[in-house]
Amino acid sequence: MTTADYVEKIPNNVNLRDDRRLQRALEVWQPNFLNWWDSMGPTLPTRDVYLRTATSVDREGWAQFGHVPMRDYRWGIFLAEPDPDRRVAFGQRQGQPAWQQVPGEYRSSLQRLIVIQGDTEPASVEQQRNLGATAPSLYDLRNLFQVNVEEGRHLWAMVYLLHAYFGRDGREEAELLLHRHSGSAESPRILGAFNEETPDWLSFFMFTYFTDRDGKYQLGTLKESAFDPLARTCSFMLKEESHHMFVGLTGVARVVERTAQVMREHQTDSVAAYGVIPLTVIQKYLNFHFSVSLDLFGGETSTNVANYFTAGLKGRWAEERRKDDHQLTAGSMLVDAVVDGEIGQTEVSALLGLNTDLRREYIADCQNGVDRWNDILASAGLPWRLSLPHVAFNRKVGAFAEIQASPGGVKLSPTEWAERKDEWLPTEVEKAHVRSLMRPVYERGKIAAWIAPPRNGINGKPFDYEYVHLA
Ligand code: BYC
Ligand code: FE
Ligand code: FE
Repeated sequence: MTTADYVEKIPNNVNLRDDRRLQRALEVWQPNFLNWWDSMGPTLPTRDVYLRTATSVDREGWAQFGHVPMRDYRWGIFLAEPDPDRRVAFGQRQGQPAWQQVPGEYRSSLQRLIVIQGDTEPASVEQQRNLGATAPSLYDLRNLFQVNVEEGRHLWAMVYLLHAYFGRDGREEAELLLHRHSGSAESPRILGAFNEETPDWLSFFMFTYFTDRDGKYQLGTLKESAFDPLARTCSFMLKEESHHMFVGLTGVARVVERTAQVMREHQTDSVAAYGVIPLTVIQKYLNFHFSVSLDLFGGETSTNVANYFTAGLKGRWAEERRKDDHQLTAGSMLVDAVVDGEIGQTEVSALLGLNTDLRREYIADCQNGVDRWNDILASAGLPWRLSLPHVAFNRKVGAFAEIQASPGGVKLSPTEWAERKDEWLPTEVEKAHVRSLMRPVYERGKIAAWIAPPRNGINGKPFDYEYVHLA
């Protein structure tokens, strides 16, 4: 077990001290990162926050809780323990030893995957930077900041790989990761969803439920990578990621619970006047965040993904548990497509359909949360149910980017879409209403009126614990 080297400026379990050049390069990048955090990170001034910090990857070390000033959070480099006998699990190099270095022929593809992954992490921090000003409770505020510092650490994870394995190009890309900004006109973030706004807490919960979950699935495929340092870093990132999705799952659940209470109390669906978020609006937010997150999977068919798989760069979800040849040179599959102008399916080679394969795993997982939310409605005795929209709804990437469809999967003409889209996506008026509910509650043990309190606190602490000390 390598323990974190806390005496050094950059906590790590990669023996950074033995590689002076790399250490110096990262020490040059570090102040740039802190400048970015100061100028693009959380805007609410705080003294300290009750945070989980990783000091090593073992059972005791990966989740150390304590109050820390956020700027002094120990952003570090932690890779899951190496398996010296690890072998490539799929593709044309299946069975060969995993790579400890980047093969020249895959250098640009791997760099690109790492840059895309790395770009999303700081992007989400930028999107969420103003939410502290309207936190519904100290508990929620703490969770927001936990997610933010960990996304910062995920950026560190990708920057480490760029610096350690991709030479000068890698160092330049690492700088660009701090240079692009979410929503910027001149240098936006790479993927669409990361240039959208996260202006209110319902958006934040939907984002951590649906968009962080894309992170889970993409990291799951990179965890299978033949490039072992990438596999090991993603493996550890996934461990931190589950809390982000927990924040989303329980956040939406608590909004639904509160709305359901008020609906029962007043025997009406029109609850906006009572200071909570109507179910119709929750459904519209869900429609938006789910469809935008589907875009993150790329096209339904993709030669990029076929090449990544064949080369061993990016595997499938749960690759090792799948019972096939892990080559996919022969198989075929049905993918969603526009066929003769209609929404349908078409058969393609299994390799070309890998983005669809991953997206299906993702959608099934998304449905679990929707079921949990619906259980809350059912227990409240309400007939309403939330649902995931059809894959063709509101898409900007892939087969359905050129057409319009309803959440039920009915193809629409551009005029019908323009006339009806306000039934399915949040309108300016609805967004303004949600924003109007966002007033900060910073008193210990208190909570905003539009959301139910959580069942449990963090790390065994009660809900009314002082999770954050404001400045
Ligand atoms: N926006 O061949 P295709 C996370 C481009 S989230 C803009 O179908 P491919 C997190 C594409 O690059 C996880 N452009 O794409 C969550 C390609 O360009 P070229 C992030 C897009 O490569 C919350 C062209 O369109 N990690 O960690 O099969 C908080 C054709 O597309 C988009 C990763 O994504 C888009 N949405 O799949 C914090 C993993 N989609 O080649 C963090 C790394 C596609 O024609 N990335 N394009 O120039 C990948 O594995 C793949 O690049 C993608 C796309 C899955 C993104
Ligand atoms: Fe992340
Ligand atoms: Fe995350």
